[in-house]
Order: sequence, then C-alpha cells, then structure tokens
Amino acid sequence: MKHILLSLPYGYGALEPYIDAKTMEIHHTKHHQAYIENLNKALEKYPELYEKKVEELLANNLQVVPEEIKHAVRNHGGGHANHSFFWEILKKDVNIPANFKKVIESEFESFDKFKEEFSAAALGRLGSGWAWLVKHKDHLDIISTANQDSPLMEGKIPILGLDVWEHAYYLKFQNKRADYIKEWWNVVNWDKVSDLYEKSIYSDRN
Ligand code: MN3
Repeated sequence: MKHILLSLPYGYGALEPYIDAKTMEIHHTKHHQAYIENLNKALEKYPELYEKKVEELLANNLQVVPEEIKHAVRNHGGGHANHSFFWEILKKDVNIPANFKKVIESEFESFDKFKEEFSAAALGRLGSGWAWLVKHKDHLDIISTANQDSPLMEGKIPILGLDVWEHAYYLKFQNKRADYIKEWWNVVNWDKVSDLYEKSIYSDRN
C-alpha cells in the first residue's frame, strides 16, 4: 500500500499561541504531504517495498532499499517518518510525568540542564535538520541530524524530536529560531514522550 498522509490527532490551532495554526496547516498539508508523494514516487519501481513501514525502510542505513533510490528514500522517507513522529509528540500544557522526569534527571543532572542541552543542539544545527532525544543502548542521548535524516537509520530510537527547518517556524518567528525553540517547550506531549521511553526499554534490548 502506498503511503498516505494521516490527519493530525488535533486541530491546526491546537498549539496556539506557541505554534500558529497557519504554520501547522502548511507544515502538514504541504510539506509532510510532499515527502509522502516523493517517497511513493521513489518506490514506484520497487512496488514490493510499499508493503514495508517507513521505519523498516530507514533501518540499518536503509539496508533493504536498492542503491538507486536510497538517496530519495533517505530524504523523503525520513521526512515522512520524522513528521509523523513530530505530530504525535505535540500537545499543549502537559506536565512531565514524575517517573520520566526522574529518568531525565539521572541522565542529565537536572531537567533544566536537559532542556538547555537539547535547545543548544536544536539551535546549533546549521541549516535544516532536527534535534533529538534518543534511546541508544542503555542510555539517553541528545543528538541532531541534518536534513531529514532519522535516528532510526543508525539504530537509535527517537523519544523526542524537534524540527528546526525554517518551514517549521519562519511564518511566526522569522529568523529567530531560539524563540521558536523556547515556545516549543510549551507544546511537548510529555505523556507520549514518556510512553515512547517505556517502549524503548523493551525494544532496545538486544
Ligand atoms: Mn518539517
């Protein structure tokens, strides 16, 4: 089955005033849609790959993807996976569950220090890309990736991710990425993030 754009689990205005409705609408219906269309197009010559989840295509540096479409699947499949993930971890006014906060504190000294380090990774990513909190082996790491590269490509499980492409913030924040990052902390769905962490503990054991 070809990949399709799913509806968001909330309205485009749900994250106001931190992320504006217009940005959400364009981001979802234009940018995410385009990644999906280009991914489907890349897979046309290999229709058997339509049966695989996008996460399976990306795994192990796109091991199952033929060389001639690797570049396209990396960009557009990565874009599809990253945006699907991003929508899921956004929700306004969610407090971080106490158990997960403890995990963060044990890995990063304090919650504030974690936010500082994550924000620095997001701000420091030159050009387009993402900042991530990932589960890798037995610990949590803050990393950033270029373009639409996914942590899944290198076997890291995304727990939290922030899109720092200009299309994610330019309408409202223009060149002020730091302001966008600061506001974004208000719309992290910590319940979902905490769930992702719990799941990663089991799926990462090998
Ligand atoms: Mn984006």
